[in-house]
Amino acid sequence: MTEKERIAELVAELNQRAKEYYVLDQPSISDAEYDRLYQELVQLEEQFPEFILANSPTKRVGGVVLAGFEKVTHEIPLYSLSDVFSKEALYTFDTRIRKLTSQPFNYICELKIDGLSVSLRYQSGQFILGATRGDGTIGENITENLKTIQNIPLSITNPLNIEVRGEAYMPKQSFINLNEIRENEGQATFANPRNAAAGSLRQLDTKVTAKRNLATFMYQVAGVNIAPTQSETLETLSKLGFSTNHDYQVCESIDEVWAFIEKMAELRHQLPYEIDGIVIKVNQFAVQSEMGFTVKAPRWATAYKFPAEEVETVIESIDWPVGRTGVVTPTANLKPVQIAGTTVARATLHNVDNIKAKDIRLNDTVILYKAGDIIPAISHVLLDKRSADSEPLEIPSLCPVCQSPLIHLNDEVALRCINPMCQAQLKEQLAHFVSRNAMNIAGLGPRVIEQLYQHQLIKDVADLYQLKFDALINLDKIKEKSANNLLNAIEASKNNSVEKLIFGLGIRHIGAKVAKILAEHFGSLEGVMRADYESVAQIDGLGQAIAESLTTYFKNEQVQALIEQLKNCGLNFAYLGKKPASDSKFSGQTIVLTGKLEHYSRNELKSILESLGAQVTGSVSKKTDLVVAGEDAGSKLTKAESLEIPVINEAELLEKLAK
Ligand code: 3B8
Repeated sequence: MTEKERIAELVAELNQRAKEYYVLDQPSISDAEYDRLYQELVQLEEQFPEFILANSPTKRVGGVVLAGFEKVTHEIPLYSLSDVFSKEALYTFDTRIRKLTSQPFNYICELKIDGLSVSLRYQSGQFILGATRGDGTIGENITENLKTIQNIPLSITNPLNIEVRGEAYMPKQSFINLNEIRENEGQATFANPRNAAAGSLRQLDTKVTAKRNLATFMYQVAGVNIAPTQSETLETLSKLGFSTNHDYQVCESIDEVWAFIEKMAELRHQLPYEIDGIVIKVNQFAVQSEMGFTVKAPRWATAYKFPAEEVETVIESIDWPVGRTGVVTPTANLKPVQIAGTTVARATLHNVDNIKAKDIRLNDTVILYKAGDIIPAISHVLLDKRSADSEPLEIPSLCPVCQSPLIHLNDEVALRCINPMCQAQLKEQLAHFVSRNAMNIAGLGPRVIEQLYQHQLIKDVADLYQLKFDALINLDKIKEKSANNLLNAIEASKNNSVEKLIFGLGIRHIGAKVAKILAEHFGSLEGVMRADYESVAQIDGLGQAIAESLTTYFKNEQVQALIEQLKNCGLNFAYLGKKPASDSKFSGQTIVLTGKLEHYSRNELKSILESLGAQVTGSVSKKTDLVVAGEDAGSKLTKAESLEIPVINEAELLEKLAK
C-alpha cells in the first residue's frame, strides 16, 4: 500500500470511529487504539503534506487564527420561530393553522435546543462553508470554528450539494467545567451554556473553540426536501452522518402535543444539554408549503417556551471565601428554596462587578434561577421589597482570612488575596493536593484539614508526610482505625507516578492532563523543573501561558524549598508510565535540531530521539549536550560553536542511530 492509500484508509477509519463515538454514542474501539491510528495519520501527513485530505480528522484541532469573520449571504434565509408561552396560546396556534389547509396533517414535536442556529454547506459531499444565522439573511463565516466540532461530518458519503441547518450548543457539564476554570483564573464566567457556545464559536483562534467541547443537532435541509416529512428528514439526516436529536415525537392532535410538552418539562433537567422549550412543526412538507411564511417566521411551526424557572428568596448573609488560587468569590447565603429539582441555599455572586451592576445588598429579596439549569444564580433584585435603611454592600478591601490587602491582578474582574501564606489558600491547596486526580489521599476532608491547621500539625503539604499516629488520634472524631487508614494512604501516595504530584502542586494552568504530558515528556519532576520556557512552549498541546506559569513557579525559592522537603520525605519524582528506553547513548541528553534535514523531517527525528530518552529542545543553551545541524543552519549553530557544544550533521546522527 502506498502512503497515499494508507492516509486515505486511516482517514476513512478514523472518521467512522469518530462517528460511532460522537454521533452514535457507540464507540467500537478503545481511546488508546484510536490515538494510535490518529498518531500514525499525523506522522504520515507531516511526511506527505501533499496527500492531506480535506476531511482528515486532524483538521479538527483548530490552529487557524482568523483576522475577523467574513459575511455570508444566506440564499435561502434562516427564519426564526414564533413563540407561545402558554397552553392557551398553543391551542390558538392549532386553531389558526388548521384554517390554512384542507389536507390532513400531523405534528412533530422536537426539543428546542438552547444554542445557536448554524448552517452547514456541503459541496460534492465535502463540508465547505459554515455560517451563523446572523440576521437571517447575512451571517458570519465560522467554517474553521465549526470544523472543530466533532459531530459535524467533514464529508458525507453521498457526494451531495446540500445546506444543512441545526443548532450548535455546549453540553451542561462542559459549561460547568469551563466556568470553573474561568473562575479560578479570575476571568468573567459565562451566564449560561448558550452564551458560552456563542462566545466559543466567535473565537478568532480556533484552537480555543476546539477545546470548548461543542456539539450540534441538525434538523433541516435548506431549499430541498430529502423526504416527504420532517420526521423522515431527521432519520435521513442521521443516516447521512449528522447528529440529530432522537427525542422527537409525532403527534396526531394538539392534546398529544401538550402531553409531550408536559412530559419534557419534567424530564428536561435530566438531559445533558439545555432546552428552553419544544418546537412544534407540521410534519408534512406539502402542508407546510401550503401554509407558507409570514415576513418573520413560518406559519407551520411555533416554539412553546418553558416558563423560566425562577423563585423569590432573601439574601441572609454574604461570604467572601478565598479559593486555592487566592480568588475571592462572593457567595450569598439564601433562605432555602426549591428550584429546578433541588433545594438551594447558596448562590455565587461571581464578582464585584456583578454585585455592583445588579446592586445586590444584604437582606434583599431577589429572583433566583439556575444558570445552565444547574448553577444557582441571582437574576435581579426586587427593589420595591427593599427596606428604606438598606445600604450598598461593603466590598472588603482585606482578605477575610489573613487580612492582607485584596487586589485586582492585571485588571482581572476577580478580587484576589496574593499572600502565599494565607491560611484559606493553604487549606484549599491541601484539599487539592489530596484530591483524587492529584495525590489521591482518602480521609482528608475539610473538617480534618481544618483541625490539622488548628492544632498546627501542618503548614504546608510537605508536613503531611511528617504526621504521626499520636497526634492524629488526639483530633476530634478520629479513631484508631481512621488514623491508621489515613497514615497508610499518605504513605502509599509516596509511590504515585509524578504527574499526580505535578498536578497536586496546583500550578496555574497545569491541570491533570497537562501534568501528564509534562511528566511523560520530561520523565521526572527534576526534568520538569530544569525545563526552560522554550522547551515547554513547543510541546504539542501546551503553549506560552503554560510555559510562563511553569517556569515562574519553579523559579520561586519557597517552591524550591518545598520540593526539596518532599524529596526528603521520600516521594517518588519519576514518571512511572510508559518510559522511553533508558539504555541508549541518547538517554538524558538535551539535543537541538537545526537547519534543513535531508532524510527525515524534524518532527520525525525528534520522536526518534525522544523515544531513545533524549530531550529535544528548540534553543541552544549551556544545558544543550548536542546540536544536529542540517544545511543552512543559522544562529543556533553559531551559538553552539561559541558555547563549544558538540555539533554533528544529519548523516553522522543517522550513523549513531544505526549503532
Ligand atoms: C423553521 C424551522 C426555524 C426553525 C425551525 O432546536 C424555522 O426548526 C428553528 F424558520 O429555529 N432550537 C429546532 C430548533 C430550532 C428551529 C427548528 N427546530 N429543533 C431548535
